[in-house]
Amino acid sequence: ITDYSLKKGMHKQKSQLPTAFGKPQFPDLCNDEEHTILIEKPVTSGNIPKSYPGVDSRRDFWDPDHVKLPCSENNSTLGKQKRWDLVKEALTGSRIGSVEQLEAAIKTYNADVGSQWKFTSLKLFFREIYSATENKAFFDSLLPKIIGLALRLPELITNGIPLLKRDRTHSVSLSQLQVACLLANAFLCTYPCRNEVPTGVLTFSRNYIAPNSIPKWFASERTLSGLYVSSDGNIEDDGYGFFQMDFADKFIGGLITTTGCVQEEIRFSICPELIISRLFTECIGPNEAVIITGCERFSNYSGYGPNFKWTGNYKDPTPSDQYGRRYCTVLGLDAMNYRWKPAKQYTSESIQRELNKAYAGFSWGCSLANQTELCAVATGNWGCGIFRGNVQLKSLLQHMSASEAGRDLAYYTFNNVKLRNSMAETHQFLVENKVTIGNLYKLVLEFCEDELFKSMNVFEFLKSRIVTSNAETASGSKSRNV
Ligand code: AR6
Repeated sequence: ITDYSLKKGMHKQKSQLPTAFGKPQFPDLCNDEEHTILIEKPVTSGNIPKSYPGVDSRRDFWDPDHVKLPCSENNSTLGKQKRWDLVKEALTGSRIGSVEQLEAAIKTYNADVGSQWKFTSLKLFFREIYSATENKAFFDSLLPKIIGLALRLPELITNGIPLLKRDRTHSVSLSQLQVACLLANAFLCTYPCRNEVPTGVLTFSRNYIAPNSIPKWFASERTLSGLYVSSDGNIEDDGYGFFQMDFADKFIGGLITTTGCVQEEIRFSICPELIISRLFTECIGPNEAVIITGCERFSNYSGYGPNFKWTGNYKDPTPSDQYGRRYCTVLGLDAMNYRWKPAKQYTSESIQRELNKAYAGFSWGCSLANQTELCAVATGNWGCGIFRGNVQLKSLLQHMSASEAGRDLAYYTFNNVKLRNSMAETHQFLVENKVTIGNLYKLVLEFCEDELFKSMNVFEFLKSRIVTSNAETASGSKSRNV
């Protein structure tokens, strides 16, 4: 058995959890002061969305609130030469047939910084990983397509891309083609060479929870929502139709463009459109989350960390909404990093911080709750790998936040059978005892303040504390109320 089924309690089969499919996704594609839409509406299914505004009304922004695009009129060299002209000339002037020529071309329009760039990994890739045939195919066929796509920038991005700045909720919606073009311009793109052109739309959002909207955890009367927990499977393969957690860094994407290869970097590798969030997302604050709706998965993989390996193309079957956004919502939430000080996670500040952080993601789209059942969150050992959090405590905090936001949890323990069993048992126990989120919060603080984490885990504590308290209540003796 890989998933844990219990007859009683709120433990659920995966098929019982609500998905997002067919329901309104948040935010709606309406231009308002919290949403910038770079495509024309209405979007008709199967057609590539047109850029908005039309190319003749193109808007050029060069200010601290927008992405500075390479094709801007304001982007010029010290000698007042337009950089975009240099880019076009360097990339199309003569054929680029080797990595050295590609390097030279890139350096012509990056004269000021280019001398520091070594392109070590790229060179290694062409010399040692790509065969001679693959090298030839890249320079003959793929690179010209990447260049062609990149040079369509002024025609495809006709409005300013707002920066998703700190302490502000804002969303930006782009077509898949626009995202691909931006990636091509960043020279990060290894966009699969496919005949069909992606026609979808993505929305990148930043959600800020103002201090007065943060839940009063100690007063919450809610009880735990439904739980599905499995030691088998993972977020991206098995979280189909749910909100899917990205175990993020405060700089979204973490080490994706350098050396990282854990949950976030792997997710960004197989869904490379996510990478473009780095272009316009400032460092994520404590009460904030980054939410990306509509991304496509392009790759399969095996392994993890140093054993991670690309294993082929992935044909993404996820259906789309009326705007062409896939029903795939990725929640970028950065846990606290306890790598250097694990005991710090047992302070009331840390408990609150993690609850609020998770809530900033899980509450996204809660305003749809009246119209529709909110989809579950697919998650796992958030903050418990590189960031060294405690799995029992962190899974409980995630579930408390999800419950407060009105969402069930689909939890993948990443092969940890013991955790799966203890989560399912604790959940059932807490539900049977009708423990509210407010009470759980107070008990977790007690666990931390009394330093009980030194001798037991939070699940063991909750069980013994509640059993004792029940016994005391039954015998009429005085107790600290639960
Ligand atoms: N599905 C479910 N669970 C998973 C998956 C998956 N696909 N992949 C890993 N796990 P980690 P963190 C489990 O270390 O501690 C990055 O560089 C597995 O048990 O990626 O929050 C970011 O950019 C793993 O040990 O997350 C941040 O800088 C655990 O989830 C930093 O790491 C945690 O995965 C975040 O570290």
